[in-house]
Amino acid sequence: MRDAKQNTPVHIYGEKMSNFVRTVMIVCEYKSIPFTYGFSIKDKAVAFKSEQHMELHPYGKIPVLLDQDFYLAETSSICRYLDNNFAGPKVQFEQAKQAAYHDAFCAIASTYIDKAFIREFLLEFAFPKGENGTVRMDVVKAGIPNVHNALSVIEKELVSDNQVINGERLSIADALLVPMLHYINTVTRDFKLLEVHPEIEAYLVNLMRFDCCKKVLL
Ligand SMILES: N[C@@H](CCC(=O)N[C@@H](CS)C(=O)NCC(=O)O)C(=O)O
Repeated sequence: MRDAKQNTPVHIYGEKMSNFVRTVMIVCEYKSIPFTYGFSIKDKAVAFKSEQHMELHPYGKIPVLLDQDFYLAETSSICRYLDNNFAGPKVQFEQAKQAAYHDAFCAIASTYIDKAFIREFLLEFAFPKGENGTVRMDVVKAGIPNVHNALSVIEKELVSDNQVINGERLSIADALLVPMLHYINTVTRDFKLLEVHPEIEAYLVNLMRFDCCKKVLL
């Protein structure tokens, strides 16, 4: 197990606006792993979707982790790698079934929940595709039922016996959810989406008590 403080920083290829880049930053902050980030590799600019980026991630996604000469794509895998190789508080679970369940919920968060919150809803605000750069309200409205459904999925997880989110320690699943929920609660605050999900509001408040979340998200 490496002591983070004695190591050169890991590098997160990507930009801070990305919810997935934020997840990796939160895990680094939580475990006190020094990191740098940006669209560069070994101090040389590497453009998003360039040939070099496509070699790091076959679908040209961010983040990609660089730890000295080791490269790794995919957020949950990156977080597991950091947890398994660096000292600091654990973001995974010991018990086999809980660990497996946590992995499954991470996959659910980074595919279906991300799709409902970010790809098919929030991105329309970040990169409006309407006439003259306006937000397409029909796209936004069409996305709202899926946002509520994803919030219900998280709600169900909060009250389940699996205990992989909202514990005393931060889990990878928490670190995946908090940047998305923070965006829902800030960028689209006017839609009052969380008001009908008070358990999620309380969950977000709880997550935002962690210094690592404050540092990355505020
Ligand atoms: N499965 C990937 C998804 C990463 C992802 O979708 N990242 C977004 C930024 S938040 C991205 O790279 N978008 C650019 C694109 O899809 O072209 C992971 O878990 O890391």
